[in-house]
Amino acid sequence: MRGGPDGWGFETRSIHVGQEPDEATGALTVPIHLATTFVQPAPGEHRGFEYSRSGNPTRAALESCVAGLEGAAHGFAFASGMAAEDAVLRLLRPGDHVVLGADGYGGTYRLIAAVYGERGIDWTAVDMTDERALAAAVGPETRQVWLETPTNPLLTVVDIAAVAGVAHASGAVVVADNTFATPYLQNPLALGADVVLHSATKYLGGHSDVVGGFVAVNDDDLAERLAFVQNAAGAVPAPFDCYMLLRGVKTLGVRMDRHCDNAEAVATFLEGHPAVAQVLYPGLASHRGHDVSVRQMRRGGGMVSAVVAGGEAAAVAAVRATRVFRLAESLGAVESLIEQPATMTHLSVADSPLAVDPGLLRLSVGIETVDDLLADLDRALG
Ligand code: P1T
Repeated sequence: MRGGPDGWGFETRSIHVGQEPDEATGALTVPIHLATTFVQPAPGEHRGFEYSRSGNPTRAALESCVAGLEGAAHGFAFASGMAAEDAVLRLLRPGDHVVLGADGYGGTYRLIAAVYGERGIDWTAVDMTDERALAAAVGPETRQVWLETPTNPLLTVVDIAAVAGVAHASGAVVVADNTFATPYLQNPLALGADVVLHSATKYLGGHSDVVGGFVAVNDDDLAERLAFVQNAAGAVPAPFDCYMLLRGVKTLGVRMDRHCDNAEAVATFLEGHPAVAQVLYPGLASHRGHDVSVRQMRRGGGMVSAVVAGGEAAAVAAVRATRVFRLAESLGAVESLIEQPATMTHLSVADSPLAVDPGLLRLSVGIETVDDLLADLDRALG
């Protein structure tokens, strides 16, 4: 192999960074280190690991690898995407203020508003594409500005550099949820974000068989504070889950290419379908955020949302009728999924600024044969 991790392409980094053959045995793949504790030759002397909550070799491999994919100096793996979000929010103190997008994953809103809001953290939800509204919402107490792009479930494209400009002018940290785009399509830290966050349950794992979360940063001080929280609060993933995520990440690039191919075909098909009123896909020229997406994303991603012409009843009928697209929450895996966010993933925000249209469908376009996906949707939409 020529060069080193700094010069390697994405796929080489995803397969090799943090994954040197095991020194003791030559094992090619990273061993699942189940040990909870590590022997010390003398008190306080250890070879990098002492107790598995504080640090574990399988987790360390995953942390190096995903940090490398995000172009980050530091990476932290968590037991779920929400645990990763919680770790970042634990950096706040009562009286601090958070600005979050008025379009985003319902669980993020619930954590900020219902858990931290009840414990002295103030928050404001704004349209992150409206720079004036954002500037008006950011005040002297604002410590974190949270964005998702593309958003869940409306696939709104948020200009990361523009948000960073506003947030940094007030000294706030920008937290970017990169779950939908993945590091293959978008690198928020390079665009001005300070913290990049993932539900690793989705594309990073990629096979609907592991729940996990990830946080990556460049700033050493932020990294030190996150390492403290990760160890102090202890929401760490099991070694087996870290192995599963490492295994998933190895094929992230090839999977994302096929997700994008299939999603482009699905979005184009839906745009021409009479039962569909509106298609939301960043890769379509008709999308409001298309120009920004071309600047900050490599392709449009694997998620497609659509508003059906017949409202809620038509949306429910469609999600019940598909066969290849399975009716289920979650996203980002090889299997295609379809859901109705208003009664499923976004039920927790029904009476909030994040409420969504009951006629909205969200499709996580998998990597099956594209003709089977199009035929399935055509039949289900009637
Ligand atoms: O489910 P978990 O791994 O805890 O991740 C939470 C999370 C964080 N950020 C985004 C953008 C997400 O979409 C999610 C989880 N979302 C779903 C389960 C869903 O179906 O939308």
